[in-house]
Amino acid sequence: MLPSLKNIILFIIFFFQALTAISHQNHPHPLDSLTPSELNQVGLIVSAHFSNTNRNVSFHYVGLDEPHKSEVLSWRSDPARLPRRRAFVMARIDGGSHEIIVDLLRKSVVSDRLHRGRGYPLLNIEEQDAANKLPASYAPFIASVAKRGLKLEEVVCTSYTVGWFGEERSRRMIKLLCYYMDGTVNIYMRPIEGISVDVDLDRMAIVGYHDRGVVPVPKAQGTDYTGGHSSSMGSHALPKHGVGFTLDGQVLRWGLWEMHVSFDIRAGIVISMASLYDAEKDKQRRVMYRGFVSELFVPYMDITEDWYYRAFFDAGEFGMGLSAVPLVPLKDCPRNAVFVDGHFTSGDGTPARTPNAFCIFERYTGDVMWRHTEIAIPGKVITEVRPEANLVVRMVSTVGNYDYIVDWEFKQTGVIRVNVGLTGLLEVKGSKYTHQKQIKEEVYGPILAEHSIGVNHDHFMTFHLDLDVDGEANSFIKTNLKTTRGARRSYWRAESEAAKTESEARIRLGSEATILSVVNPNKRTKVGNNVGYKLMPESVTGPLLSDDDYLQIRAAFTKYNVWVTPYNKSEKWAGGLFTDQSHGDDTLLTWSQRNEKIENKDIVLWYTLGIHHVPCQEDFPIMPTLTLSFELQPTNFFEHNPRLHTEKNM
Ligand SMILES: *[C@@H]1O[C@H](CO)[C@@H](O)[C@H](O)[C@H]1NC(C)=O
Ligand SMILES: *[C@@H]1O[C@H](CO)[C@@H](O)[C@H](O)[C@H]1NC(C)=O
Ligand SMILES: [Cu+2]
Repeated sequence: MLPSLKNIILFIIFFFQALTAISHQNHPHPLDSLTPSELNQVGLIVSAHFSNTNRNVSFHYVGLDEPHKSEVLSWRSDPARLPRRRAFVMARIDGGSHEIIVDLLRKSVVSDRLHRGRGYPLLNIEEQDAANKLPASYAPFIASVAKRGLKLEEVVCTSYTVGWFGEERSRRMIKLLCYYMDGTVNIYMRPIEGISVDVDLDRMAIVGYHDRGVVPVPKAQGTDYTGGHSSSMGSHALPKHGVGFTLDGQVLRWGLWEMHVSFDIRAGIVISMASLYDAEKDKQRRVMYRGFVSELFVPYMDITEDWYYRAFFDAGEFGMGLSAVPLVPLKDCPRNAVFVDGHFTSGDGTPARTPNAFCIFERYTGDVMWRHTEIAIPGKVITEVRPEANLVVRMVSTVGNYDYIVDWEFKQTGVIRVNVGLTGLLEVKGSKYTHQKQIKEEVYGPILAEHSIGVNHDHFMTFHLDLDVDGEANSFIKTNLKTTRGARRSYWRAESEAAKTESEARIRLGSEATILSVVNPNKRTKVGNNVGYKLMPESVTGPLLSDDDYLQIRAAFTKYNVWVTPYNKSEKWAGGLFTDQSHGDDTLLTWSQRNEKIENKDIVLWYTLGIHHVPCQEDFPIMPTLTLSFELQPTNFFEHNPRLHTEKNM
């Protein structure tokens, strides 16, 4: 790109960012992400509190300790009642995991609890970096590299969580996997197989090492995906449309929609208090109190010694927000996008920043919002068409090899659509085979190139969807479509029932014609229907592992596609608060087993989408984006089409 062109583009971006008033100080919102100065304060307060232990505090999670929903709602009606501002911290101190609450007004630690249960907090970036460097100065590893005839300076290692397979272990362990560059940047296509490196994270030392023998490293040839940029983008004049929305602090307003958007290192994008303006009632009506990615489970299907443990809980172990990467203007997001930074705490307690962590833009889909051509009326043809324009909030989390593009998309018709794009690099296994015909044994996935096996695996993404349709008291309705005999021989009828307890709301999708919705049983439309929102799942994938598989015990939240639980401030993470090396004793399944009443209550809907991924050659050396989606659609929420009177040119 020519420097002058680049400057013009930067200017355009700056221009549109400036257009959007970002006035955090003026209108604090109780759900605002912690600011860099608040993060800094939290680091100092916690470090000072534990200074007598004479040990370093290592920070693994710092985020807003959100006020109780009731406090947020009373602030909404009376903005003078801003709830207390607190931070929630997960830290490692003296070999223990602490849950700490910091009061930012009183500038003190108000509670500190040593976690005595299973599992560990998220890994931080600094400890992964430190661990990844260990093999380069570890004599047995240097010997293994030499034995393979590889150059040590071309080797890079990455950190992998070890999970739990029934063993008793009392240390925070990870495994390192090493890859070979030498002619490519696509390290994931060049694994150095046969070596396993166990690291004790608290001692930051290699405590276990095996070299099971030499396996050919796949070739560099054909693996590079860099270069070949298209230069056509960016050369056009100013965008035709403005940004089309306003961002007041973290409150986003667009069309009928108003919502709060925040950044969390574990969840990534958090959408709160999404509401719609109802012109007929002349008021904002509540739809969703909170929506975010609760967990992303990716188990691999190779059960051999060097691979069996590979199963990742990307939110709970690596952090969807911590893994967020800066978005590239004009490529990751269109030219009318506004970018927002993400702020978080580094391992040592100091604030850090991911620039352009998410972008917000109006998407002109080229599709039709609604239309009709009337030709039955003699002498005239009536055509009414309204084009679709949506609002998108996007983040990309690059968790090691995979890139996940998460879009929260809002439509003018009141629909919330979530798109999850999977792209990036497969995790391939080095192998002696160069052709499919040679393979006579189980290799756990297809051959993609010479010496490269694309190992079979799943992706399951679980969403926390706290719908509050016109208020907190909601019910979960299952509408079964039943084939019925009648005068014409058959027809189908819709039979609705409210789930009374949590067990009645565990649903495996795919086998029956069922419509799932959350309604407010206390609010009706003029003609008498309960106002509601329905879940339109596009993916109905469920786990294929057995219930007694250790992976499945830890990921029990994938057992059903849909669950409903009563709202509980502490129950946010489907795989448990401490997910790394968890034993599955704090999951959505264990909460649901309390089997509480959920009818006409403040409830949370959980939905898991996913795919079973059998890799193919097109996924090599980099995978074209594959998108999974679902929608939440208003159902008798409005009296009629909410965009009936939209101007023709909008
Ligand atoms: C604490 O951190 C400092 C600076 O990073 C380091 O020099 C020191 O060894 C650490 N102390 C402990 C007990 O880990
Ligand atoms: C809320 O969730 C926590 C964590 O699962 C649990 O210990 C607590 O009992 C729950 N509270 C209620 C009222 O169910
Ligand atoms: Cu995949």
